[in-house]
Amino acid sequence: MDVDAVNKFSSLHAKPNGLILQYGTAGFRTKAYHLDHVMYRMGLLAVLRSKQTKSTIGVMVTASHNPEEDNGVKLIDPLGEMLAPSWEEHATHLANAEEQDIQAVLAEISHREAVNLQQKAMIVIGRDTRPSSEKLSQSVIDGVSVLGGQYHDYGLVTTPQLHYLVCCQNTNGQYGKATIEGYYQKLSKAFVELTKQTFRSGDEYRALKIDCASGIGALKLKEMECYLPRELSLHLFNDGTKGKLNHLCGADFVKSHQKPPLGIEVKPNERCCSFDGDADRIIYYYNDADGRFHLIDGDKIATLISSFLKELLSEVGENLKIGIVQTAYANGSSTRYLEEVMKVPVHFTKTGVKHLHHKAQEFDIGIYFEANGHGTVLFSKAAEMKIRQLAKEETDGKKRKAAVMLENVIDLINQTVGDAISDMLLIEAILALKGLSVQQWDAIYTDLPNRQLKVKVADRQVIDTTDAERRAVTPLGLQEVIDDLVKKYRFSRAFVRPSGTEDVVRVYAEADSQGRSLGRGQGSLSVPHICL
Ligand code: G16
Repeated sequence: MDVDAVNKFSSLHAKPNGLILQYGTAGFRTKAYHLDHVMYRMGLLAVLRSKQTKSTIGVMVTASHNPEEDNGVKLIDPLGEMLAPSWEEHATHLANAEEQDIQAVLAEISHREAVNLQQKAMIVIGRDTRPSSEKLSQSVIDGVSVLGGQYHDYGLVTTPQLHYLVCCQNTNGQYGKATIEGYYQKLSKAFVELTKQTFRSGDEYRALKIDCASGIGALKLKEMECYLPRELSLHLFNDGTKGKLNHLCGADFVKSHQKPPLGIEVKPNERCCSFDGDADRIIYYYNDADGRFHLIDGDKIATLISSFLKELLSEVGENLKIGIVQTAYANGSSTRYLEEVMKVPVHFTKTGVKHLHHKAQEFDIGIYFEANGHGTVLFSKAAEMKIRQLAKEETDGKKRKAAVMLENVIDLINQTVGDAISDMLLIEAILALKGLSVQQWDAIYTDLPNRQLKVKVADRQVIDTTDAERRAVTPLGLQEVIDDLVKKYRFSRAFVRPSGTEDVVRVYAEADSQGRSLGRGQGSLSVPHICL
């Protein structure tokens, strides 16, 4: 380690006095002007992680669904998954160290994690379209370079594309070609194969309106369009040519406000979807003939994909174990439908794809989606091998056809993380193959009316939760107040939890009618009278 160089660069990326940040639900997130030192230090940390794992590590500069003024950074582990929890602790420690202690913290992490400092390091970097992202990714590069790491800056990419690229690098191309073209080719080939029975030239166009949240998704969809069949007609809105990132648009806005985004005209019964700022989430919706808005969230996406996969598996005749993973935000109707009608086991984890992903790895086929539209499908190595073998060798034509379809699903879905582009293509393929309209998809079950609020408090960390964040442990008395309110309403449920990406507390409530989920009538579910 070149001590002088580390000292010099650390002072060029000084930490604001007294600022304490934590590696949260999806990395560090706060106002962009507070993040220069964090980016530099995550460049340093990525080098240590790369040396320790002898693999390429990813650093993505993005604050995803947060407002444009925010920014953030997440580190991507060797197989494209989120950073290991023990390294999240190192990240927090390093980000908050005083300048004069940086060397010591780096030495301590190296010692604890048995990092061989002689090992080479390779870091791949990506960024979203925020005005602050380019400069901040330069700070990451400073951190990487000062520790002698090599890097490849992919520039503007979606978060899931960087996850894909990391996985490709570390599997020597087995997962796919480690280029953006490789990503387009892999996904589009699988999509074309999967839908070739359905999309025939001369077919009616399948139109989809996409709100790109004024973010990176638009750029990448434009690049990808030439790889996709022309029968799939994508109409992009909020494409970043004007408008602020995530402002009154994007998946998070649509989900939490339960209304269409600005900048897109939703005509009756038209199928529409919204990406978020870094294109790792997707939400569908439509307006019915009476102008009523219908939201099709991550829970309904999980249901559509699960029933499709379950059907294919029964055709293939393989007894592969499917598991579904949800969080506290999952609508009660979705959980009931999955468990009672589809008879698939549902498991709950804390919010954050890193938790869901981990749980989903326990199954042959693990399907995880947060209600906010963030999710994917994981196939175990054994399940994948079995399916690929059947697709090649099965003699029964019907079974082989189902296995080939499953194989194409494996290639179409980005198994490293939730990916709006890949999820959108899988959903479009399933709807086309099943001949389902957006209304028929929506009608699978009826959501319990629900509301989500953000509440600003002095210190959100005073709230501690348990039971996959469904119950508050502190402050004392809070859970009792919630319980008292909830028991007055049918099918009702409510919880509070501190956000890991914004400085707010999130409040969620659902009940058998909209008035009740809002807590009208007897008492209020919105903000219990507890001092936070
Ligand atoms: C991130 C995480 C998601 C999480 C969301 C909100 O999404 O990746 O898993 O649901 O933040 O988290 P919280 O409620 O803790 O603020 P994104 O799309 O912003 O990266």
